[in-house]
Amino acid sequence: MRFIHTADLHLGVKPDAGSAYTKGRPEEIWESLRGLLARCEKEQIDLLLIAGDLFHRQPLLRELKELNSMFEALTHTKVVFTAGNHDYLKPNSMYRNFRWAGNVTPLLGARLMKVEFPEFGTAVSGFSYQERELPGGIRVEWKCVRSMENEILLLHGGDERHLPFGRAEVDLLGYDYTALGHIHKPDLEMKGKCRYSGSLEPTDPNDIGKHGYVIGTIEHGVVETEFVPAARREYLNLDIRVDQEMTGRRLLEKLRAEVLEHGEENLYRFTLVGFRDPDIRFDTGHMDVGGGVLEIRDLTKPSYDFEKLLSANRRNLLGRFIESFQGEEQSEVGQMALYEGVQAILETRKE
Ligand SMILES: [Mn+2]
Repeated sequence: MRFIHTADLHLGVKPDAGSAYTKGRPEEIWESLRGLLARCEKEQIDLLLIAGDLFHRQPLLRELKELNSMFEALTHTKVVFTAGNHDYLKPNSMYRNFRWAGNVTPLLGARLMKVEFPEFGTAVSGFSYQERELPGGIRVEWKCVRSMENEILLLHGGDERHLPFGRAEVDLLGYDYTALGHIHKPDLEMKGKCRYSGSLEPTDPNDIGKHGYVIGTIEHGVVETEFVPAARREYLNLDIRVDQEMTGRRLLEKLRAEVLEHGEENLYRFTLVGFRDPDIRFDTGHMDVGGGVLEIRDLTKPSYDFEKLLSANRRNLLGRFIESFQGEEQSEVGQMALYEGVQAILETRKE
């Protein structure tokens, strides 16, 4: 039996809303899902498992119709999904009365439900969030009651307010594989008998690193899975080291080169670190790097020659200020105070 495990698609999310660059993101996430379904169809994958948060918020009826029509087009794959903390079953949720195609089984109850696929020798269990949060931990009533050769559980959560659990506890439930959802960062290695697929696409600038889905096989209760990178874009946080030779023009060239190297489709947060020429200021607000640059943070320090400044200013405020920092190992805050202070004093002099 071959399956694909995904979670946290967050359809309908508008990451970095307002930025012209990411206007197409909501549609891109649907595109990514289409790509996943195309693979299911092409390779005649038996089961598609979606472990919660298909939608970022309550799904609209037209979205469910669209989604259902996409699932329905699969000629072989059976789809099983649960609702997570984002698309939880509100009393008026469109999930409640929706009629799904024959190959789609939503497990929308608050209590554990199970669907059996005798043709694949596999059963899938799961439940859905009825509220935004789910306190408490793993419950005994979720223990595996074996009825098929392969037993799979869909489980959404794993942080403090959404079903806090440890992986060992999940393994103890006795399933052959638990498809985890909620944590957007994928497990690149399988840990125990459970795995987070991570979100199909990064949906927030904090979702850094690779994203995609998990593909696996399960035979006689023995599972093998592998992570497949599939996201169209990646958020990258990069530190850029500058030195005294760095000017605004060179910095712009460097940032452009970084974007070319790591991919123009990706979204960047740059942090400038190191010591710059004290006379140079980087006008990061007006750098047209191209591509998706979300932020350029300037943490560089002017490379003052404190010895020289001190000997030339022994008798004035600047000298006394530098002196007060000497003699002991400086903390990071102390260092900052020294640089900022020297800069401030030097600047008032220029006026
Ligand atoms: Mn979630």
